[in-house]
Amino acid sequence: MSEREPELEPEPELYPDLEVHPAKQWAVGVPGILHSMEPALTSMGPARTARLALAINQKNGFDCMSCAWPDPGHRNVLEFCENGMKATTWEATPITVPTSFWAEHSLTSLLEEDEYWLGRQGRLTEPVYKPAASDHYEPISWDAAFRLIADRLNALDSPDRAAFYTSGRTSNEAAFVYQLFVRAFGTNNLPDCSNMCHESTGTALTATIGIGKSTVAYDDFAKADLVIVMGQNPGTNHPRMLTALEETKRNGGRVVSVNVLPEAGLIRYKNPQRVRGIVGKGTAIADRFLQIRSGGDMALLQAVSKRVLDAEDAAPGTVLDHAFLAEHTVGLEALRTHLADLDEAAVLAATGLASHEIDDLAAEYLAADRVIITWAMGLTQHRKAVPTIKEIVNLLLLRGNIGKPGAGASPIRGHSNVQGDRTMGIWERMPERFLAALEAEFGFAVPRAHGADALRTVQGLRDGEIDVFFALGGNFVGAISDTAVAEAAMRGAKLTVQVSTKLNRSHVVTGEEALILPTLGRTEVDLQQGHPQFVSVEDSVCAVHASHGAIPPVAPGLLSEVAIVCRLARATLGERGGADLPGADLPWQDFEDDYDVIRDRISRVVPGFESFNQDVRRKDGFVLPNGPRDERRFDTASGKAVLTVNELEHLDRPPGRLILQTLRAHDQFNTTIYSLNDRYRGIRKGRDVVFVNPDDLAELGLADGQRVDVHSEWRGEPDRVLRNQRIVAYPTARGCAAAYYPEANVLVPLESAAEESNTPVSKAVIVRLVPHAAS
Ligand SMILES: Nc1nc2c(c(=O)[nH]1)N[C@H]1C(S)=C(S)[C@@H](COP(=O)(O)OP(=O)(O)OC[C@H]3O[C@@H](n4cnc5c(=O)[nH]c(N)nc54)[C@H](O)[C@@H]3O)O[C@H]1N2
Ligand SMILES: Nc1nc2c(c(=O)[nH]1)N[C@H]1C(S)=C(S)[C@@H](COP(=O)(O)OP(=O)(O)OC[C@H]3O[C@@H](n4cnc5c(=O)[nH]c(N)nc54)[C@H](O)[C@@H]3O)O[C@H]1N2
Ligand code: SF4
Ligand SMILES: [Mo]
Repeated sequence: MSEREPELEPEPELYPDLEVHPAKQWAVGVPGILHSMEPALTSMGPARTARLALAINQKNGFDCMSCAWPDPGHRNVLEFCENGMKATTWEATPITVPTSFWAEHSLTSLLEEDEYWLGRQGRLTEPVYKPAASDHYEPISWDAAFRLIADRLNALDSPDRAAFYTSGRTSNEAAFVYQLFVRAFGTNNLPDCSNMCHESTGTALTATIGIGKSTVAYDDFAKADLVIVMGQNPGTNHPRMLTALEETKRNGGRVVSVNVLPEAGLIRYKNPQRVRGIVGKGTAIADRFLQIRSGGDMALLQAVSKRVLDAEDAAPGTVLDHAFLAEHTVGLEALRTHLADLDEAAVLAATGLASHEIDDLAAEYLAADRVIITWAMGLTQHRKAVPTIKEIVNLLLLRGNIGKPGAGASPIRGHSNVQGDRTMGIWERMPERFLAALEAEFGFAVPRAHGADALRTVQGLRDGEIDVFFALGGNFVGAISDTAVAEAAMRGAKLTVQVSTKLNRSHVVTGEEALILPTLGRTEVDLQQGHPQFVSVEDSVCAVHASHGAIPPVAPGLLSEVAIVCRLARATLGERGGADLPGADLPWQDFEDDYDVIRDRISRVVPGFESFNQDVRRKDGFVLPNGPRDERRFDTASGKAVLTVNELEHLDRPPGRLILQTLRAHDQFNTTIYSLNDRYRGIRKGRDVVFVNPDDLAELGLADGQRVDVHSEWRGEPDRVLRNQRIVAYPTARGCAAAYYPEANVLVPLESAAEESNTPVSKAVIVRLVPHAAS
């Protein structure tokens, strides 16, 4: 940008073979499924591939471990998508990390490798330990590993000096025993991936409708007149959602996409399960596309609600659902007064849309009797995410679009069991109701002080307040914002422990001592005392079902997550809670031996699970009760749904700067990189790209193909820099750039968090692009 940019040394290109092709206009179809089978067939062979393909999302099979999109009531034979198959192959690969690996690779050398390389080393098969002052992990027995962790935990001055992270692949059963152990140990420090994901959703929905979950059932998509998809890229991240949207359309409904980018799947979809999808042109999914500016959604939603209220004023008694509003909501008058003064000029500036585009969306909304609004990270990872989601609720409530068929608020979750983990108590601030029930059932004093969430855990590690970091899955330092700060913080820990299936960055950025505990994946048969066990998960529409392993474990001696937690609990607390917890009833061995015992205890603590062991054995599992969805019951202070007043604030882009979002490529699952391609966006063999609108390039004096350093600016702190990226001219909204997560996490400042939910602001980083000094 300016002549006075500091000179940085040139840096080599990370992916010299990078290719940029035109972006695709449609998603899935035959190339998708073929593409998905290719790596499986080469690494696993046809027999193993077939066994897995026939078990994904089937009764007596395993739940796809990729995203949290629900299964339809009626299941087809091949009930999965391209990305489900990629996730399955990635986990079920027969390639393993050999024992010699640990002597051959120092941590220093592993720090040079990227996530793609680390993941390709294969499945972890034996526990390994890195002693203090050593640069190598070395094999350790399970017993010695548990004793070591227990010693370190029990030596802490306070249980709050440990933090216990969870990623959303963990099953209900493992999550329940894990939080039980952590609370019996004495802390609520239970940060999870949800803190970085749908925390804003939970915060907004709990405040307005009394439950932090979706109010729609799977079948509602087929019944909707209108589905508005906001800040979400289903073609890549929830591929089978396109099948549900196709259903909406076949029944005469309409679909609107509100997004910063024109995402391929929403334009046209070829369903591989229909002949028409294989040979035909496929279905055009989005009838309308509003290309919004980053962070403009709150303004858009307010503007649509205002148009709805204006329509009511023009024809009183005919537009709003008066009966519903009177019986079930509070706050209408305040909202009406507030929106009467809405500044249309501010709305247009915030959204980058024309007035008539907003009029058209309002007209769609008014023409529909049943409306669903879905959303994902494009809404939750902004500073104003919570009020934005509250505005979704406002708009839906005005016409009674909650608690009737074909209508509702539908956050689409990320990890396959992230929602279930929360239901099971993985949260640093579970409500009193849950904690009291836990206390009554297990007979020990459950701590009540709120624990640390994900960002506070990094701050705690950085500030010397947390010494032990334990992770049940995930890749915390890869996933959390501000990579350099997070990694330095993690190195300050005394002990870090990762329970994982495969290597990732969090294994190589360690505390003084470190352990890796390898675990079974969901594809694998889990035998305890000679009996196969199953686990359960909850999807985005609150349906709970069983998941049974389909293939033998990749190596002998792997423990399930449940077994790891139970053995650690026994080593740390002693059987039944030990001397420190007199009267406690914590039968860890029984839990480990038979997961039905865990489910029995869950059924006495968690509402909706009363006959868990019976219900979960039914073909399609069971759907949890949901007050707003089932009976328009709102568990808020007033007992009614709350229309809220939110001050409009729009993100100002300083001159010469862009607002950068960090997002997922098609061939990745969060920090797991399956390949270096992003097929729909035309990117091949590389990830070091930054997408910029051609008009912005012209204005900034930059060009497609040019190499730049991306500088992130935050409150006068020294710039955070992502080096040597290739500019890709791309039809993103004006002023809005995009780059891939997790690499771009170096740019997201740790202190940049959503109000109330404390979620990292991963979708709005103020950046400037500086030409990269050529070498
Ligand atoms: N294959 C695959 N599947 C996945 C994942 C994966 O990594 N790979 N991750 C899983 C997880 S954990 C999650 S949380 C989900 C994530 O699913 P998504 O939320 O779809 O994931 P992102 O790639 O972050 O995409 C964000 C979308 O929001 C848009 N967007 C960004 N900013 C704004 C904005 O201000 N307003 C609007 N209206 N749109 C905006 C972006 O252009 C993009 O389309 O996917 C899950 N499924
Ligand atoms: N900049 C930026 N940052 C983001 C986001 C963003 O959009 N932009 N998105 C955020 C979101 S939505 C999320 S959910 C987080 C994700 O954060 P995490 O959930 O922490 O990260 P993942 O990459 O999903 O974790 C992958 C690792 O999990 C382990 N694993 C896989 N399967 C299993 C299993 O069955 N058991 C166990 N124990 N381990 C397993 C493997 O070792 C693998 O390397 O990242 C967040 N970070
Ligand atoms: S939509 Fe999600 S859960 Fe379903 S098969 Fe695809 S990746 Fe798996
Ligand atoms: Mo997520």
